[in-house]
Amino acid sequence: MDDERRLTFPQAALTGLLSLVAALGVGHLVAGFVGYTASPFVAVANFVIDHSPHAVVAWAEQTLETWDKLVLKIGLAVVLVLFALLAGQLSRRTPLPGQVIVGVLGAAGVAAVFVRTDLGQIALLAPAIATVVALIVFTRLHSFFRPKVFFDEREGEGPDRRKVLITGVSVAAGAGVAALTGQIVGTRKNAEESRAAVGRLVAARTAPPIPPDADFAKLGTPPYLTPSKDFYRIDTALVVPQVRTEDWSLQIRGMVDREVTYRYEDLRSRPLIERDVTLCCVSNEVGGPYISNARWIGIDLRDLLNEAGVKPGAEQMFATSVDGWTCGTPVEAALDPRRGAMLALGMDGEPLPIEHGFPARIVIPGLYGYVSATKWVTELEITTWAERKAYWLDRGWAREAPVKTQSRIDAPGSAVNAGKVVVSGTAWAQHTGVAKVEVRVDQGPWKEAVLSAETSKDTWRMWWTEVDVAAGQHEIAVRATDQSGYTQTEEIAGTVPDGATGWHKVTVNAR
Ligand SMILES: Nc1nc2c(c(=O)[nH]1)N[C@H]1C(S)=C(S)[C@@H](COP(=O)(O)O)O[C@H]1N2
Ligand SMILES: [Mo]
Repeated sequence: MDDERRLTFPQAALTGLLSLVAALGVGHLVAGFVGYTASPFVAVANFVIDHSPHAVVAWAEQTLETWDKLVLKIGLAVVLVLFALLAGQLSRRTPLPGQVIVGVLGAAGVAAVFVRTDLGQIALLAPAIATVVALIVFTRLHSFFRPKVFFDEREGEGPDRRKVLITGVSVAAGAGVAALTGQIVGTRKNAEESRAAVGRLVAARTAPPIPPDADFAKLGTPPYLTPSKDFYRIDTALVVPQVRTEDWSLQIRGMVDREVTYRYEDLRSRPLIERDVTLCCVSNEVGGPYISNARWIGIDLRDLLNEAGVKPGAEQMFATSVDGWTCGTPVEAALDPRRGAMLALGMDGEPLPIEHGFPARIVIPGLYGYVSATKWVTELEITTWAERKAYWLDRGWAREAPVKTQSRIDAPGSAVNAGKVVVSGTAWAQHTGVAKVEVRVDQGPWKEAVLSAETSKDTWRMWWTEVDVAAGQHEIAVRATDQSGYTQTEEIAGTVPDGATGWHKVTVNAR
């Protein structure tokens, strides 16, 4: 009876897996031509990132470091393989259940590309063609494996091993070649060459030299300027946008007297300014690592906004990155001459590292990165709060988010020798300035720490002091007071919606 003709377990598995491989390979190939992030695999992974809480993105970036995106890709691959196996197993008799699963997965890929704002409609071709290919491969392999009815001794058997091997290897190899071609075509525009061609950036007006006592690195604090390779990185980009200077431009539009578009060369040949600014992420927990300091080089953002002429009534500077990420900043902060918002082209004399926003990003002292620091920025729309909602606002974070006054203990570690112990760390109150840092052991009196030289109110300051600890377990706490007179309170607040509060405390064991 026909109904008894079924695929074996391995045949069903192979049908599912080969269809998946073919779809991903062809999808990647088409994406190479219509937009790299349209590759179904990349698009779905990006969709997962875009729907993860900011704290999870931040946690993954720091905990898994550069592995975070690899872990996500492996996780997604495992899920897809399970779906492929399921599609095969459910279709051992008729191909319909598998075809439905392929169709649903394909629709998910199409949806993931559809919601991307950095891709045009043509990009939908990548997941659409991938889906069609998967359906064809699935259906054809299914009938290829399904035992034919022969009225001889081979009745009810599927194709022989040699044929299976040839078919399997051809499909897999074809998919591999397709994917590789897509990869080469899609990433041939490497921004690294363009970055190298820019060369060193030199400011017309240089920032004051850094005094030797700007940090206490020898006592365990971070260096005043964070080397760019150690600079914390937070973003939602699965594939770091590769933007070459010749392909880049920045447009200022919306509630302005005249729309203006700047090309890289126009900006680069202006007199550049230099400012030390400490960047901090709203997802930084008390004592956390998502804070770094750099000497940024670029253009006063205010100059550019004034050239466009911001109209009265404008509230929000809505910035868009080439990858579609968006960010809203109060127009007031962007225009305030005392705040010093920048369009940064470089850090520490070099063009921006690609993962930190090459060719250009926004840097605004005193505001958390998600409301200020757009990397790979390509458009500034001057608008109102009601008109546009930035990426993280839709996800529960506050509209306005000034950096909160904070302090962190960096040394000592958990084991110390009883007696005099050096305690050191960092404190920040960007745009307000740190006035005082105090440390205490257990419930003892607060002791004022020595502060590093103040180079700018917009950067962190290091501190150190010496405390006495008896043998046993103790808790050391730190609190900062800023130049507005505000002292950090012990009250703990989580990072959502606008930044964590509370004293950083470390437990030490003295022997
Ligand atoms: N294009 C883009 N820019 C972005 C982000 C992003 O996800 N995409 N993340 C922002 C956040 S949340 C922070 S904290 C800073 C981090 O900048 P960094 O990675 O250079 O340290 O970049 C901001 N700019
Ligand atoms: Mo952030």
